[in-house]
Amino acid sequence: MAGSTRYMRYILIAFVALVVIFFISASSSESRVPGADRVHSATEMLKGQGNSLWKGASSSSATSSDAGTVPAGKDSLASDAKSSPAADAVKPAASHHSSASSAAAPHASDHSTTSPNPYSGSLGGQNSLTSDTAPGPRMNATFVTLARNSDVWEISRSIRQVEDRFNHRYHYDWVFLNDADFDETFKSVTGALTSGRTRYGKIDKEHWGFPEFIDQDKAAKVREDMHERKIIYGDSISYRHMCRYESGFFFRHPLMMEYEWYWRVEPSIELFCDINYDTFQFMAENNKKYSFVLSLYEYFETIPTLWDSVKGFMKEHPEHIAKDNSMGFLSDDGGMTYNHCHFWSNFEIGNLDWLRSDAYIDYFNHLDHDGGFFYERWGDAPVHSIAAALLLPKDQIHFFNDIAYYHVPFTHCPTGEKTRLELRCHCNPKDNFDWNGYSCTKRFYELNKMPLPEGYEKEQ
Ligand SMILES: Nc1nc2c(ncn2[C@@H]2O[C@H](COP(=O)(O)OP(=O)(O)OP(=O)(O)O)[C@@H](O)[C@H]2O)c(=O)[nH]1
Ligand SMILES: [Mg+2]
Repeated sequence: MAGSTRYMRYILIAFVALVVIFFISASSSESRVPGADRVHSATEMLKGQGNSLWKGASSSSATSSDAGTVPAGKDSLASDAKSSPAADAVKPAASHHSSASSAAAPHASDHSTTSPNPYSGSLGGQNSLTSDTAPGPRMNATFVTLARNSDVWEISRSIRQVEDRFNHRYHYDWVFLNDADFDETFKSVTGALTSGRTRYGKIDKEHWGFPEFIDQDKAAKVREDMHERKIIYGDSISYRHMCRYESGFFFRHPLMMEYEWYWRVEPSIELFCDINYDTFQFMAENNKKYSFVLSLYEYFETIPTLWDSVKGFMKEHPEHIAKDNSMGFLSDDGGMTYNHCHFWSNFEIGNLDWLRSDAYIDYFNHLDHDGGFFYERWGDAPVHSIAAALLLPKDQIHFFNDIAYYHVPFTHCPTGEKTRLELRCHCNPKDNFDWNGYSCTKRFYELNKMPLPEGYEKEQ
């Protein structure tokens, strides 16, 4: 009996072993067990299979150097632009645009091996970007963005929106400026997203650093103090260089010298409505030099002596102050004190010749020598705004109600449902900042005797 019990036990062990082997082999072969992948969470799948997944993908999608190739249509876009009077002054396209159209074909066929999503730039010689190009000449204008290499994905979001809502019909150039060299990823990603030429400029050290008249110890103490008082960017040196550069130098960069008009775009902005006309042409035809979409009160701690400096400038250069200026936007007591209202300069469409005028340069130099970019933390927004309000007649400043815009944390969503529907806007009117008590836009309307837009009361 003992022998047959042992025999039975061996059979049982062998059976259990067979069952275990069967299950192990079944679970390791997903092809034999449909849906086996469902036992993994997405995260597990990425961890476990990530390497092979991403390796496979890279052979069929753009690597950074692939993406740097020129969509075929870009060359034709550049020549489109050349036919406009505006572009006569513009040099040939930046190198990475002009060199790589030959790489477009393999690129397109790579796409077709996975799914029928054609490469926008080269399908049968038809560039989808050019299909709805607006007729007529172009202005001598460019987008301009100051950015670091690390901003590439945030600026990509902005570019995509600007292209979708406006520039896919106009193909204006885009100038990128940086205090360091732009890397290949930045150039290839931004180049692939834009429908016009992209150009990449490095900022001169003289324009991005402490001028010799600044007392470094004094500036360092200010940063320490602002850090303790928790003032945003209060301890940052680079933020100060950025504000000074945007205030006094971007429009003098050699690349920018070729243009008359600019549209400033920052990372992570949004545009919510279609823009179906040439905004640069609008500015020119209506004799506008500066424009805004959002206005608000500046944080006092960053500019305690800015107005003293402005008053010093007005005394020194009364000849630069426009007769019909917008002092009423800046001051509630005829210029004695500053009420801190300013146009939010992360969005601007403006005239570069105005910024390069003696009036603006004298203004900037005066402020710069008073040292507040480093001894305080003067922002380019109040600096530009005060200049526009004092140096320009008030009818040369334009409020673009129709350009719906977001930069963290504020939104401009056009007032009036009709406008929003006609322009296919996707902003929530409840987010509109214009009629909020912290906005200065109502003041701008009143100063310019503009009727408030219909329905504004309901959107307060
Ligand atoms: N090259 C370069 N660009 C910078 C630097 N600091 C800021 N910028 C750019 O300057 C612009 C303004 O900087 P932001 O950091 O957006 O400043 P901000 O709008 O006041 O602050 P946020 O609310 O953080 O957006 C952006 O286009 C930035 O990409 C820098 O050190 N180097
Ligand atoms: Mg910003």
